[in-house]
Amino acid sequence: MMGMQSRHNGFDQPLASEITAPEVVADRRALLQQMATGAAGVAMASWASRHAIAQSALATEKPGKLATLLSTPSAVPGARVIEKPTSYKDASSYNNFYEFGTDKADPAVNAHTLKTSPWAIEVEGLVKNPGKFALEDLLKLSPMEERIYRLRCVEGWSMVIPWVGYSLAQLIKRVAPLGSAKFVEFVTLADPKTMPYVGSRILDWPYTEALRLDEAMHPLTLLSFGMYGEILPKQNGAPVRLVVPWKYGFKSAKSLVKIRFTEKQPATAWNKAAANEYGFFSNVNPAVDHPRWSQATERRIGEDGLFAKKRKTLMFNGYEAQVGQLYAGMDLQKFF
Ligand SMILES: Nc1nc2c(c(=O)[nH]1)N[C@H]1C(S)=C(S)[C@@H](COP(=O)(O)O)O[C@H]1N2
Ligand SMILES: [Mo]
Repeated sequence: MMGMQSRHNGFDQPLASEITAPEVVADRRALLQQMATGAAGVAMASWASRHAIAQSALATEKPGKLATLLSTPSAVPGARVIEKPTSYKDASSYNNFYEFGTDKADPAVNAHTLKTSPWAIEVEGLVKNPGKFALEDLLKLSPMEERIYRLRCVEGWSMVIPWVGYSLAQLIKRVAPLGSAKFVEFVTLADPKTMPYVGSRILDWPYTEALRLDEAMHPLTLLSFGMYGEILPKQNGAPVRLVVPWKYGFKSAKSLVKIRFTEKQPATAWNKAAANEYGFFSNVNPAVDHPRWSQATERRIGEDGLFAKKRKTLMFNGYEAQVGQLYAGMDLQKFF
């Protein structure tokens, strides 16, 4: 299914390999490979410098280079969208990260207390190779790509963000799930010392999310370390988060610390909080309304002038050609 090149709705771009001469692509790959060893050093230096930047009350300055060195346009079909990216300032100051407050402006003001180094992701459950992956090793696990994805929040707004990372499938292949593994659970940091709202009763902490194994293995599912050619700002889920572009934003868990492979469908934070409002799948679907509001349209952040038109929300957020097959035969009204 992923082999085909889609021109769905005119939103997809030709593959990087189609528009770039093969020898240039090969060159770029070699360059990335060479940099992989040095990359961790650069990354860690940037990490240290971020602490200084985070002192400013509103940390919307770019935290530091990393991705610029590592990123190359994505070769994954559908990973680039032809739409003007949201401004960096909007993408880093209008956030949902409830560990740092429920107001959109809270994370940019409060997330400077998040300590992103040292960091590791623990992989456990039904896999042949469980273990703890240090961030430095995760950065080198696979070449980074730049992917311009829409992110559509269940609340009715959207952004277009150039993320940097690689397919989660790369990590999943490394840990080798057992035949019994059917789901992947994502656990995020819950540190009451550095996250002021952990301990509040808004959600059952830690914030967790989950995907079916085939969804997690889909090449569009991104393990992201950066955006706009920079390492992730804390308010966007540093140092490593998930981005699942065809699902509502809350499936894209921030500041990941654990990935667990299970046989049974895991509980998820928003589903536990309000099961009738937030289903397990949470695929973007203009035909299935949230019980309290329509999901047919969205407001693009940065276009909120008095006369700004709402945009039509697209099935699977515009990624239907790539992911529709995952849900063939399913009743999406029931499995929302
Ligand atoms: N750990 C954690 N991850 C999270 C959230 C959160 O509150 N905590 N909010 C989610 C929601 S509702 C959205 S819309 C996206 C927002 O990502 P962004 O701030 O990078 O745009 O993050 C998701 N990931
Ligand atoms: Mo959201």
